[in-house]
Amino acid sequence: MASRGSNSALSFLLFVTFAVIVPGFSAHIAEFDEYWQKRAEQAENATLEAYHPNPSEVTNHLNQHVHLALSGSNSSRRELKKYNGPCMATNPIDRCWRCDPNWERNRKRLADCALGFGRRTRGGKFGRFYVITDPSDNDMANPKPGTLRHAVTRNGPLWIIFARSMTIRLSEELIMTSDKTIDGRGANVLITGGAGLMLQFIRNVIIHGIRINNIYQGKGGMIMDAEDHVGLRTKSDGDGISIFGSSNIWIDHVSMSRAYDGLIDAVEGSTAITISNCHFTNHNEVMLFGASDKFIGDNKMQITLAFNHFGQGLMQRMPRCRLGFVHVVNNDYTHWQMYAIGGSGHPTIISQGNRFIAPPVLDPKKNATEVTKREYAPESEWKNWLWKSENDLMMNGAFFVSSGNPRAVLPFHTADVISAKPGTYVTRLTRFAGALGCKVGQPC
Ligand SMILES: *[C@@H]1O[C@H](CO)[C@@H](O)[C@H](O)[C@H]1NC(C)=O
Ligand SMILES: *[C@@H]1O[C@H](CO)[C@@H](O)[C@H](O)[C@H]1NC(C)=O
Ligand SMILES: CC(=O)N[C@H]1CO[C@H](CO)[C@@H](O)[C@@H]1O
Repeated sequence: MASRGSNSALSFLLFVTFAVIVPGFSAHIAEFDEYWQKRAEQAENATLEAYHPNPSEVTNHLNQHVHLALSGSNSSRRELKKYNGPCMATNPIDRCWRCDPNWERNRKRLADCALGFGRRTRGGKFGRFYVITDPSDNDMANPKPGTLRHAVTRNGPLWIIFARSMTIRLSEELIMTSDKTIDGRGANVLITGGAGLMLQFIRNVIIHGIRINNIYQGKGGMIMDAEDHVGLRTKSDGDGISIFGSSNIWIDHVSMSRAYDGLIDAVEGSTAITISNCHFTNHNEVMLFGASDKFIGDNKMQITLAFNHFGQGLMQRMPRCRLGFVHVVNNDYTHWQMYAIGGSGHPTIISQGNRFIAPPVLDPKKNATEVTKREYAPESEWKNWLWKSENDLMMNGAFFVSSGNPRAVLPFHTADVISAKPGTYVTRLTRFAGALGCKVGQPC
């Protein structure tokens, strides 16, 4: 989130009128009409439903799957060469679908593969297929059939696939509706050079197997936001993917770099989110989870980050968290320049089995070996935030500053407590992060 209240007195007035429902700041909806009021209320109800009162049960569930999927060696080096061998699914999410040579005929199998807090996400599983044939994006208020904007604004569930490889430049933010899957498998789909994806007051969305880079702010204007509704929008933030007041979201095998604002932001009471198998490169502020320390709706925010590779050219915020519960498990952090994981407003951060490789200290004044960073709170306050590191692999002097009382807050109980794999397994678990080059008739 960048710009807040950037424009006129009119938008300020509008802001005040819907601040009751959206207390944080502008939602970029210029006319918060009956349609959006209802959509916001439904989304809030969905958030309450999706929120898990005992998050450690969910983290255990994921850990157990990691344990089952892994066998064999560990190596602490990333493979530089492209892998050409037989299909190898190295983590439990991939194992669920990847090595099926008939994946094309069984595309919807993917809908049952999410783990972590977003594990109930089914996307467009119960809908028909919609094939994108036209990469253009010229008519915001009345998009052409066959375009991505037409597909994502249809009412009801849809499984969206692509007829061929294509580059899509979004003229304005792509305002999605609930119960959609965007499935880029089998084509090389690149969203670049324009605005990004907006998931606002919706639920149940899968985004899989695409690349998103070089994203800019949209100017705003009249934009279709549902099959039967066109609304006036203010300027967008310029995030790659913006999750705003939405729940049950799964982002998997997406490659992302360079956006005007964040690569992925999740704000305003968004919850039940899993971000997995993604590859992030070349960006400053990678992920923001929660935009205001005062927005208590974000107490319900529950997000899993698993098997992602935070790679070259990244600076900070992987993620930066507020208030919610973030499970960071078996990710590979090979590059950061300021810090990897940070936050304010007492978020709970459980870091398990990640690998953190600190940047070299070229200048002692720019020593960024600390993985963590706390903001806007003295130690007397943050010492009570639960930030915990378990079995993380620390390299090049990386260190994680823990806080809080782990025993008091994490009620891991009974015999099903299985730890995440140690950080030494991470290169294997994240080896195929990012969009895959799936071919029809062959395992991915
Ligand atoms: C949200 O939940 C409340 C309480 O259960 C209910 O009265 C209301 O109708 C729901 N709103 C929508 C839009 O579903
Ligand atoms: C960087 O900072 C850490 C923590 O203060 C310290 O232990 C480490 O020696 C420093 N590294 C260098 C190269 O100065
Ligand atoms: C099971 C196994 O092979 N563990 C090894 C993983 O890598 C570390 C560091 O290279 C070794 O110390 C472990 O023995």
